[in-house]
Amino acid sequence: MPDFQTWANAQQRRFEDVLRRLLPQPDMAPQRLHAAMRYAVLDGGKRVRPLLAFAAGELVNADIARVNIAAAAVELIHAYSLVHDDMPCMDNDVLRRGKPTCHVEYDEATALLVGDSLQCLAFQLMAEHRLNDDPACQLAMIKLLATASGSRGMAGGQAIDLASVGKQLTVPELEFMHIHKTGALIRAAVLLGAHCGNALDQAQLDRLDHFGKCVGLAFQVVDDVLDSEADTATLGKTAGKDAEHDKPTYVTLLGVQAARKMAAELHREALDALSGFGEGARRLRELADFIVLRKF
Ligand code: GRG
Repeated sequence: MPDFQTWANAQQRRFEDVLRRLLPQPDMAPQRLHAAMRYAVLDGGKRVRPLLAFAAGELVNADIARVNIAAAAVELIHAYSLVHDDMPCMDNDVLRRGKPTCHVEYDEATALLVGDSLQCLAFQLMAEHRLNDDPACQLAMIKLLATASGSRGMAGGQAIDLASVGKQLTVPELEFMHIHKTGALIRAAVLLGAHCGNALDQAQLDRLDHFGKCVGLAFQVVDDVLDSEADTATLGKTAGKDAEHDKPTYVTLLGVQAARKMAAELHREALDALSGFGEGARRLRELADFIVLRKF
């Protein structure tokens, strides 16, 4: 069996072709919007959420063609959120994935429409491709992604984030924000991958969901540490933005050492949640390691 890095690189390359195929082609009208959508999605990003979906899919022997669609839907939602987050009305950033942000490369109105269109495409794909033999399960998957993305999930977390600038949050309040803003989509990626294959019982699904919750939060804690310690070139996005924007983070609330300790505890809890799954969960375990130990 290939080591984690070899597996991840192969999945990332394969998935890039999937996205190229699923996105509207650049010669299709309206060409500029389609070119901008492709600019925002292709050639960049760690693809952590798709990798989680592929790893969960491996656990349940899922048909890879089905997981491709679920993973693409999640990544399109993620890409839309980055495009909107970077706009002047939100984080106002100029660098994303090592290149100019979408509104800088194109313009603000185009960036707004790119986000809108990527979000619609995500749900279009989930509605037009078979993801599970049971139509009721497929409908539940669409609902799961919608809930994770909307006001009770990522968008809601972003609203709390915007409202918290300059405020002193408690650790539970910060956790609530990040479980929604960052965690909800990561959690959805794991469950959607798992729903593409052999059915798990409710207790197994709950354990996978707990894994997703832990790695989702750990991802954010590590993101805060990296924002305070890594440089812009390594991250491919502007470093030090949280302090500059006076945003509460795990680092400002707890300090770097305690934030690292929290990430390590979440890592342990994530691995514990997988303990009953055996060798089939190997890639999920490796992804938990990657999320906590990553340097970018
Ligand atoms: C605009 C509705 C709306 C939501 C925005 C995801 C998000 C919410 C904002 C992004 C800003 C940010 C720094 C979020 C915290 C961590 C995070 C999600 C980082 C970006 O994800 P990565 O590291 O990015 O997976 P890549 O580029 O690797 O895909």
